[in-house]
Amino acid sequence: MLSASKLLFLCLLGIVLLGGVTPSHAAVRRYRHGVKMPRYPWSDGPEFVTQCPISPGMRFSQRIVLSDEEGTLWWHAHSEWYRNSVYGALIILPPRRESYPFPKPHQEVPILLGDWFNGDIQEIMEEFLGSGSDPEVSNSFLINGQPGDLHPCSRQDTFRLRVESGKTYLLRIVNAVMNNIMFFKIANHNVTVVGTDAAYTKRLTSDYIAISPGQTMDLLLVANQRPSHYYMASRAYASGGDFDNTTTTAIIEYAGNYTPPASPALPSFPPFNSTASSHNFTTQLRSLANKKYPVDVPKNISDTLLFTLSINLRPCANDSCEGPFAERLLASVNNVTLQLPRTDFLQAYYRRINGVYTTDFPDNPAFPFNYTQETTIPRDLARPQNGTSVNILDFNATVELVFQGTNLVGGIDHPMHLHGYSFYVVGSGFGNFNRTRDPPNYNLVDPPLMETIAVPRNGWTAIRFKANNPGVWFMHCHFERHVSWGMGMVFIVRDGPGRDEKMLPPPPDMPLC
Ligand SMILES: *[C@@H]1O[C@H](CO)[C@@H](O)[C@H](O)[C@H]1NC(C)=O
Ligand SMILES: *[C@@H]1O[C@H](CO)[C@@H](O)[C@H](O)[C@H]1NC(C)=O
Ligand SMILES: *[C@@H]1O[C@H](CO)[C@@H](O)[C@H](O)[C@H]1NC(C)=O
Ligand SMILES: *[C@@H]1O[C@H](CO)[C@@H](O)[C@H](O)[C@H]1NC(C)=O
Ligand SMILES: *[C@@H]1O[C@H](CO)[C@@H](O)[C@H](O)[C@H]1NC(C)=O
Ligand SMILES: *[C@@H]1O[C@H](CO)[C@@H](O)[C@H](O)[C@H]1NC(C)=O
Ligand SMILES: *[C@@H]1O[C@H](CO)[C@@H](O)[C@H](O)[C@H]1NC(C)=O
Ligand SMILES: *[C@@H]1O[C@H](CO)[C@@H](O)[C@H](O)[C@H]1NC(C)=O
Ligand SMILES: *[C@@H]1O[C@H](CO)[C@@H](O)[C@H](O)[C@H]1NC(C)=O
Ligand SMILES: *[C@@H]1O[C@H](CO)[C@@H](O)[C@H](O)[C@H]1NC(C)=O
Ligand SMILES: *[C@@H]1O[C@H](CO)[C@@H](O)[C@H](O)[C@H]1NC(C)=O
Ligand SMILES: [Cu+2]
Repeated sequence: MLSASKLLFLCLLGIVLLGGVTPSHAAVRRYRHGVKMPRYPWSDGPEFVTQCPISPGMRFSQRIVLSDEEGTLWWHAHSEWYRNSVYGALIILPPRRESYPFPKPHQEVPILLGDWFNGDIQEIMEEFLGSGSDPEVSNSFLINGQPGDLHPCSRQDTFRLRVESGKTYLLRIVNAVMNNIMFFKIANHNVTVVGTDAAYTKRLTSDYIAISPGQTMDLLLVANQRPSHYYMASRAYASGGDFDNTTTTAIIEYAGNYTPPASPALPSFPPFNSTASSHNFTTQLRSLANKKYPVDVPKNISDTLLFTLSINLRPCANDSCEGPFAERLLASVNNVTLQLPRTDFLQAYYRRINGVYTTDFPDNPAFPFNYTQETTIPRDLARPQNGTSVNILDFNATVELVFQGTNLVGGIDHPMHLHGYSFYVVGSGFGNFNRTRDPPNYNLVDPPLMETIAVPRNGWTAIRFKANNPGVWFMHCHFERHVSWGMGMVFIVRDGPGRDEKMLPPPPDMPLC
């Protein structure tokens, strides 16, 4: 557990060290996932959105600006598919002399869920982008870097957590997996969620969790079972298509004198395709919403947005692609598939460079249709348009954004992540969002404050936030293949009139494109 200044030092050290792990042909950017960086998008990270890639041998000191975050976040590379191996936890403690809004745990344990590909991740990325098909799936998932006992390769290195009977442990879970929402479960034990995305939640006791890529979750585990060995395990939730169906494990080992079982108990999981299990769990999260941790959900909305999230197809010359119907798979937000510019959006905005992006990213779908229709939707609708466009918000705008999943090509969940902000998740459901029927059921009392939210398959999710952080902020699906296919967009939040309401100037060492 580190103070902010030590963390900053470690991160700076990390940048220097990273030079050593970066393949020589590669350039990376790093992103502190979930740190809001008030008025300072300059070290936010995503390539060609807020900065140019850091070339090999180059040095760029990223400044982390913490504000109201408290709990677990993480950092990762935000360039191509490098985040597969370049990531770590970032833990923010309560201010000195203050305590957690839950009993002090005996020990705190970061649990990083990741995935392992037998191939070179960069080649896998280039291959699927070239062929137009789905990417290869991972070969295993990882807990703290290890696939666990169900894989023959490294049983001796399986992560082990020693616990003492009666004590409470705080597990800080990070889902750094590339392409899957994950179920996580501990045999014979319940867990109690106390926070997500560096904001505290009301206690939620459950025998499993569902966690999106990008999301973090803080769980209390009480060692209250018969002393033995138990598996904690994780496997995918997948609503369709090809996926990695393996299970990664780690071991909870009780201290004491007993004969451990030859094989620890393995938890039983919800079915892989149980959208209900994923969605039920997620919709039970609630903010603490008390005097010390109040909610401040916007009630008087100035900007009402509805963004469709779609998988798309585009024909290839001579039917040469390997996606469905020999076409190329793409993805879009409001039918716009994002084309990254060669000069980053932030630089172009700050220096008023014309011709890099347009400002016409639509507030609503241009062509409403039955988004979640189960019967075949005409393929013409599945052709997206290219765009390098931004949606501009005034400073202090109060925004309601409804994400609407579509069944174009195939419905699937989308873990949506917004940079620069936390947002309140005020509602969600299946089918098409209905502006008459649904808003009266919003939770404006204790909605969870999050940074990544899984929009359910063929359903919708409504979020609210106040645009009080001026800058250029990326919003994207956290499934890596979807963002590679173009499922992302950019908000520009204008400066306000006040001195503290303007974006700060760039540091002197911003990388050049
Ligand atoms: C887990 O929680 C459920 C529901 O609250 C309860 O019925 C069950 O006994 C608990 N199990 C353990 C092992 O604590
Ligand atoms: C995983 O998929 C493989 C190949 O499709 C299949 O043989 C195997 O039974 C599946 N395993 C589980 C646990 O579903
Ligand atoms: C999940 O898969 C099972 C077996 O493959 C199938 O019977 C069931 O209908 C599927 N459920 C959903 C919700 O798709
Ligand atoms: C999800 O929640 C609904 C309503 O609370 C319940 O009827 C259903 O059984 C739950 N499904 C699962 C898989 O937990
Ligand atoms: C709601 O916001 C508008 C500006 O968007 C403002 O004119 C109006 O006074 C506000 N109403 C309330 C009740 O705060
Ligand atoms: C498509 O096929 C034509 C005729 O066989 C060929 O001349 C052309 O080069 C092909 N184009 C691509 C992109 O493969
Ligand atoms: C939209 O599609 C859903 C699912 O196929 C269907 O139940 C519903 O009736 C359709 N709505 C309209 C207005 O056609
Ligand atoms: C998306 O835009 C393309 C190009 O303008 C159009 O052909 C297609 O029908 C649009 N699809 C939707 C769902 O609006
Ligand atoms: C979209 O952009 C890609 C390059 O990123 C280009 O190959 C393609 O022709 C463009 N398609 C349309 C419909 O504009
Ligand atoms: C923005 O909102 C803050 C907090 O409500 C307020 O103090 C500030 O005056 C507002 N600024 C503008 C320009 O609306
Ligand atoms: C939206 O909901 C209202 C109220 O329940 C209902 O009257 C209306 O038909 C719904 N609209 C659509 C397009 O389903
Ligand atoms: Cu997605």
